[in-house]
Amino acid sequence: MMLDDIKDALIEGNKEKVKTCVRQALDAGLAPSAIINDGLISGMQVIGARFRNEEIFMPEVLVAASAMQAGMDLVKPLLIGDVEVASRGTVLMGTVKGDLHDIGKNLVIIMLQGSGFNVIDLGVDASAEKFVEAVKQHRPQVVGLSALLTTTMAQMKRTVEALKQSGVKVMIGGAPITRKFAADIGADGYALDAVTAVDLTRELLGLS
Ligand code: B12
Repeated sequence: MMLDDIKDALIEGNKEKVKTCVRQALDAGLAPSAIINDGLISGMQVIGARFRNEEIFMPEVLVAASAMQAGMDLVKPLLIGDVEVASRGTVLMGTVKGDLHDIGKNLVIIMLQGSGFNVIDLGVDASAEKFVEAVKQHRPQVVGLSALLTTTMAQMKRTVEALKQSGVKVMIGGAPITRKFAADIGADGYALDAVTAVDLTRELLGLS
């Protein structure tokens, strides 16, 4: 099956094969969201599990991440559509200070853009001060913070506190994050993945 081919190519870290398989799946009319969720993301989950079990190491993870990005680059334009016309609000997204993981954040961004939100990307390693400045400048309705390291979760707390006065809604996510942690640090919401992040954004904005 085509989605399994994408997944396997990603696990192999074969960038060219990922691109070929993604193109084939698109030509066959498969939904971009299925290609992302059941092809690229499920492949990355296998990589994550193998890394945890020490079956593979950082270099292999990086190769897979780069193959994933190449696949995403092909699917992304198709998800986005006419963002300008559809814009439902602005979301500011970033990975917190000290943390360089951005694959998950980028997926959330793509899904938000695909759902008609305007997104400003602060990138990785973004300090609380940087978030506060960007909120002043861009006036988003929602801010999304991403963290993949247990050691950078404390930065989320700092950032949520720094943003308190601005009145903006803050949602958080990333592998180590839980609903309880979000409640404990006073964030307005938590979502497990990029798909539910879009639902959460709608909810925070009082849409649908
Ligand atoms: C890829 C990866 C890397 C890549 C990152 C490449 C990149 N450009 O992002 C590289 C090789 C650079 C890397 C580096 C490191 N990593 Co790393 N990495 C991973 C790995 C294997 C996968 C992460 C990933 O991309 N997952 C796929 C995405 C799609 O999932 P996700 O990020 O969880 O995002 C989803 C949700 O969480 C959610 N989400 C994410 N953000 C947000 C935000 C909001 C607002 C919302 C609502 C939702 C949301 O939606 C996303 C899509 O569904 C994980 C293992 C794992 N299983 O998580 C380790 C892992 C996160 N890394 C780890 C470590 C230790 C490191 C290093 C410290 C290693 C080292 N010794 O150098 C460095 C740290 C560098 C730094 N300062 O950040 C540990 C963290 C341990 C811990 N408990 O803190 C993990 C868990 C691996 C492990 N088991 O040891 N890493």
